[in-house]
Amino acid sequence: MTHHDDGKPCSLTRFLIEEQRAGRIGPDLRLLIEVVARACKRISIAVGKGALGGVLGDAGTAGEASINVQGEAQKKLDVLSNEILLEANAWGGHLAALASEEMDHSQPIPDVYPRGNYLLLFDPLDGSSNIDVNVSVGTIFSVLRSPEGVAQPGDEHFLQPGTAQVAAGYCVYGPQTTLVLTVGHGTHAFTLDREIGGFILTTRGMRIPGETQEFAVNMSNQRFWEAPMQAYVGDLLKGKEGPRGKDFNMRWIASMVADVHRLLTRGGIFSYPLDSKCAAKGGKLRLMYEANPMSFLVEQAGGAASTGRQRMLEVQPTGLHQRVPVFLGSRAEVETAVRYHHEADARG
Ligand code: P6P
Repeated sequence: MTHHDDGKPCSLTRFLIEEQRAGRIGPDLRLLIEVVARACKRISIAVGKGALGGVLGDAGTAGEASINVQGEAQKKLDVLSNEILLEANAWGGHLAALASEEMDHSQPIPDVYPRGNYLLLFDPLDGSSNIDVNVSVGTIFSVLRSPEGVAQPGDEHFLQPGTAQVAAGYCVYGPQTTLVLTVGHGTHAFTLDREIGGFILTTRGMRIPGETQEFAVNMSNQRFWEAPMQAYVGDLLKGKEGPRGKDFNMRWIASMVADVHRLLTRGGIFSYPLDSKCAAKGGKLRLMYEANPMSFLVEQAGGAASTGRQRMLEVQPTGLHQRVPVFLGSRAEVETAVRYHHEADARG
């Protein structure tokens, strides 16, 4: 438990008030984060009910799956989580528009409500293929400023590089429900106290160890990877007899939120590289509401994040649902993986 100097537990509300008092966030951004956190509590309750809540399985009518813009079958909880976030953010006056993995296009805040100066992007329930088998899933969100003088922002106004984010976070629905947040001054973890229904600061200033012996990748794609990825992972697997001189462990939960939470907690490298199956789409994971928020959190915790060839946060987006290859986690290990790509490219 992280206590303030007065020895009392620090709630998310108090943390945000103190960030505002320190001039690091304004009142509207504080409200935005509180609203998203409250929506995550509702999602956590729905996820936790599982079969008892009638929310498992695929969305859509009998025999007719509901397919989202990603071409993926939506789970009932994908749709419900999206609706919870839309409803929670509609009326507060802190947002100009929002965008979701589950929606083809961004949505301006309805005219009946006041509009604010922020854009919110989210993956309402990432890892949803794990829901029906009771494995951790999560919500990922990213906050950008709405461009000056734009009354009704459209998709094109969201296409800002990751360095433009003013806040980012995720909420992992696992044995604990934990919100991990950055507003550009460190990465901090808040655990949901279900008895009071509030998030309590449990780690101020998460730090990712620079070195690691743990990697996260879906090995079943190995034969489809580019040569530098084959070489990089091949050397990891050679262990201490190989060029890396140490043995590595592997984890793959197939929920980015859970895999990233692990590496934020104990170090590691997470990768979803290009492979010949997804190369035409640019990769598997989405830039705007998966890679960018996670990269912001990881960098603020002392880690690194790259496409394998470019710092993730400097990628200039070209599409709301753009996909990218992802390497993020322990700084020295990410730099090593990037070096394999640079050296392969240099050889041509
Ligand atoms: P695969 C979940 O669908 C997701 O978007 C990420 O959360 C996760 O890291 C990845 O895809 C898993 O992909 O191909 O291993 O199922």
